[in-house]
Amino acid sequence: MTEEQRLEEFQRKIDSGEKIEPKDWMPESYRKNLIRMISQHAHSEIVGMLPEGNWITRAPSLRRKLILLAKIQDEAGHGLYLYSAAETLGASREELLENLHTGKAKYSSIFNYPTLTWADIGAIGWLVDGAAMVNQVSLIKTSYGPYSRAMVRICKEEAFHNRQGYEIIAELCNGTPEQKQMAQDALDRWWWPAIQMFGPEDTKSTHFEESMKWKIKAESNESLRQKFINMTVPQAEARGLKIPDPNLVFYPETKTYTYGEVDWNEFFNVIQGNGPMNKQRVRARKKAHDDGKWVREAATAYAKKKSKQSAA
Ligand code: BYC
Repeated sequence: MTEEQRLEEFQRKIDSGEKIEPKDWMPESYRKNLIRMISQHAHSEIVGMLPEGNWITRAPSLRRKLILLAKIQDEAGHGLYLYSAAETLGASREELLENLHTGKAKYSSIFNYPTLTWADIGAIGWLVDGAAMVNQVSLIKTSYGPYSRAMVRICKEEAFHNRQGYEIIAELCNGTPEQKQMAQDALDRWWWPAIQMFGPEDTKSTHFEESMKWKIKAESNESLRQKFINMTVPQAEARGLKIPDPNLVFYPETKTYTYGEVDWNEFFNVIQGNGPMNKQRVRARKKAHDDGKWVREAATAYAKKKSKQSAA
């Protein structure tokens, strides 16, 4: 087959909804775009453990501590599935992590904000995992088989994360006026960063065209953002919380909210490494990686010994 015929066959597979598997032929830019997106997703999962990890010792009850621990472990698991999915495309885990630690690779903008109170842990579960779930349910339809299959399990766990976050917020809203104010304050600080998580407007999304053509993404940034807003505003209202956007208007015919202008300058500043917590997050991640060196070395030595024994 010529290169052109291969490309046509590839596009036919994508258009007919077949999944692309690791050993299938694929255009180099499909491979590169996927490695970029899957590894950024993996990085987001493990960096996302940091702001929540800070609250394990301060969780207000044993039940909350257990739930938070389980959630954070889930995030590590998500990172593992995703790094493994990226490895099926020929990327090496060492190189991917090196890119994260040197600032060459991005991770989700949302994790560059501080967690100031316990209500922020509720807001992360409710808003951040909620946004992640809207995005990832759509990614189940991605054309790359290993990524799509990882999304199925991740989405099930995200649904639990989302509910536990909303439960924290609901409980604070049923508490004292000070507790309700804590929930409102967390919503005020996390709302716009959560809206920005979906990425820039479609006209400014550099990967939009290619990712849609090859069904790497099943829906555009704008359409997912709108779904999230439509889903989340009624949840806030049900708890007597006010979304910090004076331009929210509900249109009953389309069951859709219009919303105010997003501060894209803030977003681009954060993803360029200048958010309030970028430096601390990368430093903490690098330290965790360095501290875990002996574990990786021991695991590799054990695996080598085992494979020698089974070869003998
Ligand atoms: N943050 O062309 P675009 C979670 C970058 S974590 C940082 O539209 P794309 C959780 C983008 O990379 C959930 N950077 O990009 C974990 C590109 O720059 P490069 C994480 C962003 O890829 C723990 C440039 O802007 N979820 O669940 O088509 C605890 C232009 O953008 C962001 C995923 O990663 C951002 N928010 O679309 C709790 C889902 N947005 O790479 C929860 C998978 C954009 O050219 N990823 N950029 O230098 C995606 O669906 C897509 O990558 C995005 C962006 C929608 C995020």
